Amino acid sequence: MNSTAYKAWLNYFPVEDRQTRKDYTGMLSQIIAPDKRIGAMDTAVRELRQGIQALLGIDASIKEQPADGGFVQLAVYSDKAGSEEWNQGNEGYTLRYRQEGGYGAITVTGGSDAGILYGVFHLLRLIGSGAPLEELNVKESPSNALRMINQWDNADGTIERGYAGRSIFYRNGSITTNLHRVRDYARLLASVGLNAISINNVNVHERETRFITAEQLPSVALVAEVFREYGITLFLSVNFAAPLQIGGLPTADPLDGSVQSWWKETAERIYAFIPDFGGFVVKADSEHRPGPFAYGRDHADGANMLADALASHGGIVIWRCFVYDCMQDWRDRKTDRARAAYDHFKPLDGRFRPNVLLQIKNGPMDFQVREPVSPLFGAMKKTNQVLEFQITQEYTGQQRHLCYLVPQWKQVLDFDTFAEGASTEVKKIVDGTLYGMTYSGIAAVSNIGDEESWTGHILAQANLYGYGRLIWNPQLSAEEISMEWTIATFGSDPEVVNVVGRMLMMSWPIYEGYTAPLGVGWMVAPNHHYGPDVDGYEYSRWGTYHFADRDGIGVNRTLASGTGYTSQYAAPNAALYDCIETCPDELLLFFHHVPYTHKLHSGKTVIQHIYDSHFWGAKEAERLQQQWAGLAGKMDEARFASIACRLADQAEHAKNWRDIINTYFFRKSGISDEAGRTIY
Ligand code: GCV
Repeated sequence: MNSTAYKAWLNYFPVEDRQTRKDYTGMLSQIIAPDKRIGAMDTAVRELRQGIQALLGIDASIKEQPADGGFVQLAVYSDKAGSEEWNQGNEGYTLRYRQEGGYGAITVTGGSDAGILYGVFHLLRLIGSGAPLEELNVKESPSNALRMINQWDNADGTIERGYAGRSIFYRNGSITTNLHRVRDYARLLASVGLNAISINNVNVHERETRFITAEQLPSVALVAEVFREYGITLFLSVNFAAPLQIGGLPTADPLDGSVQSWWKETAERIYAFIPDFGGFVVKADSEHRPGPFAYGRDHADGANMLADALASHGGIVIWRCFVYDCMQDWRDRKTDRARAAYDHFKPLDGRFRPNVLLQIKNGPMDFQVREPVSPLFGAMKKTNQVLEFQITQEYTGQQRHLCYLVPQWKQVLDFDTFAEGASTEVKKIVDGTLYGMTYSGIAAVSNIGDEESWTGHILAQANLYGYGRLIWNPQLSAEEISMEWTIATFGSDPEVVNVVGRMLMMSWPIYEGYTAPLGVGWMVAPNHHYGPDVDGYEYSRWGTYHFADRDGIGVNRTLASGTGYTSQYAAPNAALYDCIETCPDELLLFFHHVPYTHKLHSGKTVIQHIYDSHFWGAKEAERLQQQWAGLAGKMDEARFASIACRLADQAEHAKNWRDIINTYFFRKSGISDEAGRTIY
């Protein structure tokens, strides 16, 4: 696989400008690195050499000492005693330029081998964008310690919520022996600074339950080895009922001595095969997965038991908070799924071991196109936390529609929880600084499969790239990231950079425009979640309702007359959402049930907003298609055509969304569109 789609943002197009190429060549024809190299340091040298070869067409020589001429030197910073340079944490790096013996020299100094690898990818990105290196003075370190990817891949080769083919990890029920593609994936991840991966679905089925056995661990260890070369630590999702299902025990009760010993032995076995194993990801008592509730125990009992098994090896437990009643009666108006994570976990704050992290989805429901931020952020002050995003576009167009999610994630990270007064944004909670957490970070569900392009929709590569870059540095803007990605992926043609940048930045509002309105969510077809079905989840057991009738729509989550969900937020957010006058338009129907004639802050009625945004969104989807058409001849035909095809499908499907949603609400409300457009 050698196509531009496969190479993604590591295309390294040759530098065209002759003078620039000459200048770069002068500095980059020698790589100075330690002779004996292993792991990420060796990878860094290989990547640098390969990148230079692709960008400049030269074979840089690798030496311990420079000969005459310019050079790039890779070195781990050894003096941690607080000199000018270093207070960067292990994964930080600096890139510096200096003159030596009349030649230009660049040093990549890292706090560790992995830091050097990140520095090398940064340097290659700069070269690829034609940036001048003479004044190079970069100092970087990641904001978040844990920067993780969760694969939802199953041993049978399927991927839960995967939209780009089958798994690259599994073939015919086993871990693949062809690790070539896994290595290329590791490269992509490391190039944007990601450092951890769990390689199997959080829904752990029979086969994956056995990944922790002596029969399977040698194969898992081979995968771990590939990721290790790229500074990425491997985790497994485990089945809480494993002692029962594969351990021959009569119980999985976390307070039972034999269960505790079983997990301890299991941990020892895992570390014998994978000495730097990261730990376990656990979905327990959630959507029918087994957990401690079966034994009258709580989440802290369950998580702590696993944490104790891993502690002496340095491993951690990432315990998911996606816990709610998935057998709800739709007639029951008191139960509110949005409340569930907070209600389950907040009372347990302070009870978790230091090596337990709670993984919290960005919103209280489930990765909808628009949701408020989960009120659990900031509510637990004594518990390590990981924020969970979803890169795979389950509810955002399944990689058939364009939806660049970085702006959405940025809003989440910038959300002020007011947990400790003003300026206590989510990003300060999940990076661990606000409450001085031992472990913290961000995880996201991957969007890749074995399709040539990794992500199906080639523009969806921007989401994987953007995720890594944003969580490394949440100060980056979504625009900056989109530009970086576009240049690395398609080259520096200003028209391509402008058009693609605009398309990406508009794509989330457009998608939101023609799908579910004003934060209400869920108007998708059940199970597969693709395409409009307004009442698809209305009479279901999943706790996902909009309550539309002839008069109005929305969920009353207020304190006085609703489910009281608003009170889970700290002041002033609680009042902001609780009060219909101050609740932001885009979340109105998440928090309030209102008549169709209710006036938004925009001045429009709810019903007119629904019509307008759906007509606007569908039209804009068509415009995306036209904008793309204008880039014909500006890139390789294969990528151009593939993206054009997806955008055409999107434009067509957006009309379907528009007409179904508008017609539904016209028929419910009997209120005509002020603009008199066609509604069926
Ligand atoms: C892995 C949603 C998805 C499920 C997913 C679950 C989770 O409900 O639809 O496919 O299961 O979230 O995050 O555990």
